[in-house]
Amino acid sequence: MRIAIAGGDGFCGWPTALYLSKKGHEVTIIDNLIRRKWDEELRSNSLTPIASLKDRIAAWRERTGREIGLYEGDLNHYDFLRTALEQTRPEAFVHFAEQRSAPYSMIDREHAVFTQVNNVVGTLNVIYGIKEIVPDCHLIKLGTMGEYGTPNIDIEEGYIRIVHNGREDVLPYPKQPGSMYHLSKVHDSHNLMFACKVWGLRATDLNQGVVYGLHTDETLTDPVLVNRLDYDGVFGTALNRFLVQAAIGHDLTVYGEGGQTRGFLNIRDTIRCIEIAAEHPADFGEFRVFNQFTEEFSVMELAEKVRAVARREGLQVDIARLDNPRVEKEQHYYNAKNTKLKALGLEPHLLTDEVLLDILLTAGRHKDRIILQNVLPQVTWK
Ligand code: NAD
Ligand code: USQ
Repeated sequence: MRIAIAGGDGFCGWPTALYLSKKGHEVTIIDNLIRRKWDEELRSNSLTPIASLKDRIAAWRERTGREIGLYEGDLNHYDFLRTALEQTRPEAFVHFAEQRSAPYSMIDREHAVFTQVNNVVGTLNVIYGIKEIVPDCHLIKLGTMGEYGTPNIDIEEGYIRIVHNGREDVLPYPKQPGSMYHLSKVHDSHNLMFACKVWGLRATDLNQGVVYGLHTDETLTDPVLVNRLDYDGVFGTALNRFLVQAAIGHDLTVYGEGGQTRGFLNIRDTIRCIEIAAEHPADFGEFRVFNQFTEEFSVMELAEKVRAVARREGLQVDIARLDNPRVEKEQHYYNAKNTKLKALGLEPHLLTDEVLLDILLTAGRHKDRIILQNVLPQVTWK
C-alpha cells in the first residue's frame, strides 16, 4: 500500500514509518521538523540522541534496502501538501503532524493560537487535499482520549446511544477536553465528521491514550534509528517522565492527589494499531472512531509501580505530590471502552515490571543528557 505518514519524524511517527516500511508498504514521510525547533525554543532535548531525519532514512535504506520517501514541509502550506499528494498518491494518509503537548498549548495566548491554527488548519488542508487529489484515500487521524475528558459515566468509542423525551439517536460522545491542545483535537474531529458526511471521504479517528516506551524491533536495529524520548515538563508524558526521574533518583512528580486516571499504551501497540486501521479502512462516508489504549491507570498507580521497580534496582526513589499545575479532576470515575481495535486483531503489550525495567535501563544509559531544570513542570493552567 502507498502510505503517507505526516509527522513521521516524531515520537509515534518515526517507529510507525519503519514498521510499515518493513512490512513492505511504500512509505513517504511528510514533516516540517518543527518538533526539533520546539526543543530549541524550550531549551530542551530528547533523552536519546536522535539523528537528523535524512540520516535516519539513509540508515534505514542501508540496513534494509528499503526506501522511505521524504517531503519536508508544513501541512499548513497547501501548495506543498498538494504537490506531495499529487506525486505520491497515497492510499492511506496517517496524520500525526500536530502540536501535541497540552502544557505547550497553555503557555500563553500565542502558544494556544499557534497550537489550534497548526492543528486545525493543517487537518483542514489534509481534508481538502484528499478531497481534491486522492478522494479514495483513507485518512487515519490521531485523536486523543482526552477529547472525552473525565465524565461520570462510561466512555464509549466515539458515539453514544441517547434516549431523550421518548426519542433515540446515536450521537457523537460528549467532549470535555482539558487543554487548548485537547480542544484542537475536538475541533479536528468535528471537521472530519462533517467532511465524511458531506463529501463521502473515509476517515478513522484514533483516540489514543498516553503512549509510553520508545523502542520497537525496528528502532533497536541501529543506534541511528533510535526513537526520541521526551522527559521534560512540557513534552514528557506521565509514565516516561516517571521512569526518567527514577533513573536519576529524582522524586516522581505526581500532580495533586494522583487519582487522575487515563488510558495508556505501549509504543509497540501504537504502530500495530495504525497497521490495523490501514488494513481495515473505513467505508466511504464513514467517520469511524476507535479508542486506542490498552490499560487504564491512575498516575499514582504508575508512580508506585515505577518506584517498586526502581527500588529493586537499588535506586532510592520517592513519590512527591506536587501542587497540580493543571486544572483537572484529581479523583474521578473512569471506564472507557477499547474493544474495536482488539476485535480487529490487536494483541496488547501489557505494562509488566519487565517493560518498566527496560525503559528504566534505557533512561539510565542516557541520563547524562538530562537537563535537570526541565524536569519539574513550569507551565500552569491558571
Ligand atoms: P511529536 O511531537 O513527537 O511528533 C509530531 C511530528 O509532527 C513532529 O515530527 C513535528 O515536526 C510534526 N509536525 C507538527 N506540526 C506539523 C505541521 N504543521 N506540518 C508538518 N509536520 C508537523 O508527537 P507524537 O508524540 O509523535 O504524537 C503524534 C500524534 O499522536 C499527535 O497528533 C498527538 O496528538 C497524538 N497522540 C500522541 C500521544 C503521546 O502520548 N505521544 C498520545 C495520544 C495522541
Ligand atoms: N501528570 C502527573 N505528573 C507528571 C506528568 C503528568 O501527575 O509529571 C498527570 C497530568 O496532570 C495528567 C496525566 O498525568 O493528569 C496525563 O498527563 P500527560 O502529560 O502524561 O498527558 P497529556 O497531557 O494528557 O498528553 C499526552 C500527550 C498528548 C495526548 C494525551 C493522551 O502529550 O499528545 O493526546 O497524552 S490523553 O491523556 O489520553 O488525552
